[in-house]
Amino acid sequence: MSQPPTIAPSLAAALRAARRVAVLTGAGVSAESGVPTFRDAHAGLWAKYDPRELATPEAFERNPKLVWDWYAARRAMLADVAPNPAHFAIAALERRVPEFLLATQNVDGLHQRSGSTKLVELHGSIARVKCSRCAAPAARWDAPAADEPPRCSACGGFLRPDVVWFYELLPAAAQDAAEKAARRCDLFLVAGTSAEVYPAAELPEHAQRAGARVVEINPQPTPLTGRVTDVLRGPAGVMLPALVAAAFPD
Ligand code: BV8
Ligand code: ZN
Repeated sequence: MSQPPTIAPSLAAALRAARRVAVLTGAGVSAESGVPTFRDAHAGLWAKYDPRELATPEAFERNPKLVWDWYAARRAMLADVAPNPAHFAIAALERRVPEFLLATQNVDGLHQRSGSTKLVELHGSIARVKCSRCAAPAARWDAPAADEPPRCSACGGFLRPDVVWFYELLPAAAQDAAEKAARRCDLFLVAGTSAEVYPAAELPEHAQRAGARVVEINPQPTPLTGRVTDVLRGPAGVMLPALVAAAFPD
């Protein structure tokens, strides 16, 4: 078993002393659970599609069945994966810090499955479905026809995943809570994100401008790297448990 990474004592002390912590996560925290990130071409038949092209209202307009099936495939894949130590470390931190908020870009629900409760889903959830016309949530839906997604029982419109597509507004309550937490925190963790999708990528900047210590956890550099206080260069499933253990050895 390779040595657990060393965490700078000043960083461990800062996390232990923090009264308010905010966290932003991206697809990278689910990578060790076997969930492909956005930039890792989706496995198999979906490899030929750029996720950013499929996750748009235009794509759904153009080919609703293709987009429906893409999300159905992702939903099915999620049934076979489980949260990893990165998710559990964030859930444990929530229980250790007086004021805490997790803002996730992930639609996979793995944070909730690992015990996180103080969180907002900035980009919605793949587990929820709603009508693309009247926005009515659909608790259950029939199997899709060969050439179209299931239809809304209220208005007959096509059903769609309750996620935020590119060029769609984020849920206002989630965005407001995330921005408020970023501006109020003493310490901001940004884990497993390429920090290229807005407005989520602005959150670490809000925290920085408010004087918080900003820590990036990512095996690769990102556009944020040069502007954060601390970099934990490694997989979140290793670095986050080490960070939380260093701050809260008891
Ligand atoms: C909007 C849900 C108003 C669906 C998603 C300002 C400047 C430029 C562009 C814009 C701007 N403001 C708005 C835009 C447009 C756009 C945008 O940001 N475009 C980008 C591409 C430039 N933003 C929007 O459209 C937003 N809406 O602004 O509305 C508006 C309206 C009209 C016109 C203009 C504005 C909505 C954005 C939300 C879109 N929906 N997801 C779904 O999931 O299917 S975004 C989706 O992609 C994810 O949710 C996530 O946000 C993003 C992927 O990023 P990451 O999660 O970071 O994943 P990625 O694969 O990129 O990177 C993985 C990282 O993990 C890497 O760094 C890797 O090194 C690391 N990693 C890998 N393994 C590990 C690891 N890290 C740790 N441990 C490991 N083991
Ligand atoms: Zn409807």
